Amino acid sequence: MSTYAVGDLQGCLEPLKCLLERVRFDPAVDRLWLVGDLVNRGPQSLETLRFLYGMRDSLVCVLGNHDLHLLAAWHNIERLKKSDTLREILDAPDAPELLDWLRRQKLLHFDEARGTVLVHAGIPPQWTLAKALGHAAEVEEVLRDDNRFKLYLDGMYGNEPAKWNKDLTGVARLRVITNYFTRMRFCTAEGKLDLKGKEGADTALPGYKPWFAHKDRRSRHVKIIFGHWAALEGRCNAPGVFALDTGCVWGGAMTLMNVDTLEMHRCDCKSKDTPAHTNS
Ligand SMILES: [Mn+2]
Repeated sequence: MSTYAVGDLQGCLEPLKCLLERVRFDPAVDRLWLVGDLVNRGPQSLETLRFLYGMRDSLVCVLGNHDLHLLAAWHNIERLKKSDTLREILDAPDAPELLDWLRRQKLLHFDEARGTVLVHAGIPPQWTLAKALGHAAEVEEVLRDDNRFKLYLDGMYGNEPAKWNKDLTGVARLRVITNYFTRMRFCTAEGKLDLKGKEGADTALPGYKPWFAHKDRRSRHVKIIFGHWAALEGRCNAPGVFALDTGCVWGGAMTLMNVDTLEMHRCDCKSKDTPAHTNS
């Protein structure tokens, strides 16, 4: 019985299969945590989603920005961009089943026994774990609500407000919560977001840092597993914070971590025929 976490899949199914074979993953007893961005940009978004749905009882999944984008496209709220590779999902006969399952996933998962959080982008420095869980639940509840989720997806896009304020209400409130959990990279100690910077940890604007680098970050006492930030290349200098997006879809590698032993495994993403290196 082992628990693993895997970085952003983005429709790359072969490297995922490579990793599951590597650790002899058994869906009957093992568990797989997904940091989100299951689909988009990669070659097999539909097949990836079907594969995961087939093993849904063995998964813990948090949503990423690409997953939310897919849900918005499905409900004609947002058009697909040229670089999106989601059309095959929207046209699939089983799309309703797959996307209804996706809509019921979380933004934040906390495993109390392990003292470990799973989230796509991160937790803003000014929030305790308890606050973060409460705000994630606000969005999760709306997403699951048949009468309210379209309104949420419709108001989800945008970079403002850049900073949390407890008096925010309605879609603006849900938008900033969503941006923290699914899009954040750089922010100030007070949680003001810079959503434009996408490069490495050393490229922050003055006054900004990677969200995990603020020394008084209030969630620093729990372990955090996250994805989303390929430019980190899996490197994160904060103790107990694990960056799993190693840029598979950009020709890098896909990373799988044993949540208990912290052992890392990687499969190369350049070609499905390329033999993977061991534990690197
Ligand atoms: Mn992402």
